[in-house]
Amino acid sequence: MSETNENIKTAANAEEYDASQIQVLEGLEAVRKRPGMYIGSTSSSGLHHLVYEIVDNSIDEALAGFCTEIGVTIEKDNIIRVSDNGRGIPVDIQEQTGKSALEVVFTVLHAGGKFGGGGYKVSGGLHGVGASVVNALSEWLEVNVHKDGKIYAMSFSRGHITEEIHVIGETDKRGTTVRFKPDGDMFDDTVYDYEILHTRMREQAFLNAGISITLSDEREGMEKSERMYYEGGIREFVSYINKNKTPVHNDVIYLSGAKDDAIAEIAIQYNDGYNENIVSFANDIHTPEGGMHETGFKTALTRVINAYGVRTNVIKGDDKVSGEDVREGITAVISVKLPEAQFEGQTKQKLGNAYIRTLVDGIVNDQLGIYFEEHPQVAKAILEKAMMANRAREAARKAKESVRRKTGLESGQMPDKLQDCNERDPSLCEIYIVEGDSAAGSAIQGRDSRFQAILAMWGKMLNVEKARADKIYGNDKLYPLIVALGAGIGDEFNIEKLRYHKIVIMADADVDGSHIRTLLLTFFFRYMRPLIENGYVYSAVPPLFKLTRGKQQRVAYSESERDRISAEMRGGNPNVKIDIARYKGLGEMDPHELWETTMDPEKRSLRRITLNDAIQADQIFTVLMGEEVEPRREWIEQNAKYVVNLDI
Ligand code: TTJ
Repeated sequence: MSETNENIKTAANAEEYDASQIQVLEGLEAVRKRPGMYIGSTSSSGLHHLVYEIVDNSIDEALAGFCTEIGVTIEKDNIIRVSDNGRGIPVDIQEQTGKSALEVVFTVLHAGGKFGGGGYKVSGGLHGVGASVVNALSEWLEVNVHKDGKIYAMSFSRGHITEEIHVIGETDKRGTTVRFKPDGDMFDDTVYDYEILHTRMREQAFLNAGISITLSDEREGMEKSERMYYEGGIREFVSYINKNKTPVHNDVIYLSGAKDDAIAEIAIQYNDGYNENIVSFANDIHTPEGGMHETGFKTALTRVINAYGVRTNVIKGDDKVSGEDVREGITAVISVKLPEAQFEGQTKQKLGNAYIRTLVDGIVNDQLGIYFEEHPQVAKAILEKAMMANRAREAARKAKESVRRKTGLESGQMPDKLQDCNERDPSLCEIYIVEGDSAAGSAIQGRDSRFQAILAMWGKMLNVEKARADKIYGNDKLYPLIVALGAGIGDEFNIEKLRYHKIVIMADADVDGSHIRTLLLTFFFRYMRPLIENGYVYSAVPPLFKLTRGKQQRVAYSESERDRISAEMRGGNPNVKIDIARYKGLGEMDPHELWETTMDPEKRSLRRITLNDAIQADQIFTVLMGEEVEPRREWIEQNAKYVVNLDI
């Protein structure tokens, strides 16, 4: 039966076919017609967003002070179960709708945990489309409410009621449990990724101190469970981000305040690295595009550090340190909670409420200043780091200037090592960064010069994880790459100036190749992160094996493909001899072979480098490329079993 008929059938059976019924039907119909409007997409991120929408209601209940434990479980068959020990969704009849509050929560758009009770609501943000959207996009959904000694139950299918609210038993517990199965007609893939949920649940536990979230996986062979509970809240979030890094001061600095109906918390700890790592949230929603909370923080941080430097005579005259200087090596988490948060920017992940800038600026200005007076050693360490950054930045500027003069950077003169392509539209252009001159030679001859550029990368590249910015411009391997890509680095990076929209790392499938690939990815992640965020960075996939039978030759890109092709070439005849050779490097292939197997867009495959979680990536690069040896050894020991072809 088509959905439309079902709607009419349901309405016809209802006692009264009233406006609220029409509102419900139209609302859920709209969600199923354009799910992307409500959950962003129907890909993996949309599928996982369903869980967040439900969990946010329990978080709201916890923030209201009535829930201490939240459970999130991936059951067999990728069914999701979320439960909490809160007051339980109200089940009494609402006057304006004549329906139970429970029914309204799951059938009316944008209804849900915002009724009744004071306190903050993380699901109040733009993303808080509420449980009714999850219901509309679920093949089925059932809810149990333990409340006032009874267990109330209701069921739905694709948003339509299949079981009206009814009592199924008695209980001495309280709380709400929701189970749902995402609708396979709506989602490309309905298999949940434990790690994606784990990252978000851990973030929620950090952002809401004292809330316990237990994530479990009950699927065959994937059974696991982890309880996340951080009394220290965002202080522990900063310590988590800084693990495997060397802190410049022991204690995490914690500042907080409130004004009218908004609260702000800031946690700060500097490490001895050179990267700036500020992670901000509004109503628990990550705001990677920053916004008013970050602006207020950055402005006040620079002001307070300079003021302290001048007051202690460390900073003389007008040689102030800049915002960039004071943020070198900083790890900070900013979390604000406010009603009616306005999200702006390209991806609606920038906080727009202007009064929050004043709130955060005031908190940092007053409280960090006091903290520095009470902890002069910490203040001194932070100030010294900023001064060193200032001197290094000055050195970097001079290095850039001298390199500019030497190589005519401004003139747009391309480096000698670049064999450019003829096309000028970046969206059509590819640049292959090739390890080794001989492979680069084959790539230059084998390529399609209309749209493929080649940049030879020779010898060991600088490990930027251990180097300050002034070493980047002066580096003879990175500098040609920066000029060839044309978009600058760090704060000056401008993706609009990028000359190629496919940046392909082509290195040997051996340890050296993996090392140069990892060095390049570290550089892109630290100094050109939007390249990865926009999906412009790829790893070439050269063949691993050449199979020969007489004049017939074929290539294989994996051991399993080698075995399959070898069997095909035998044609079921075990006496046939197939010569199987493993490619030792790209340099072994002649230009035509390299084109056919690795560069021809019609035949090649490329592995796109993606960034699922910037915090995790930051930690991996710190461990793999940073100064500390012990964490690297541990990581390799723990992950060696996964390493087929190590790629970050
Ligand atoms: C709201 O204020 C009045 C008393 O009940 C409060 C409430 O709704 N609490 C509440 C809702 N606790 N948990 C939820 C909830 C939990 C899940 C898993 C899913 C949904 C949609 C709501």
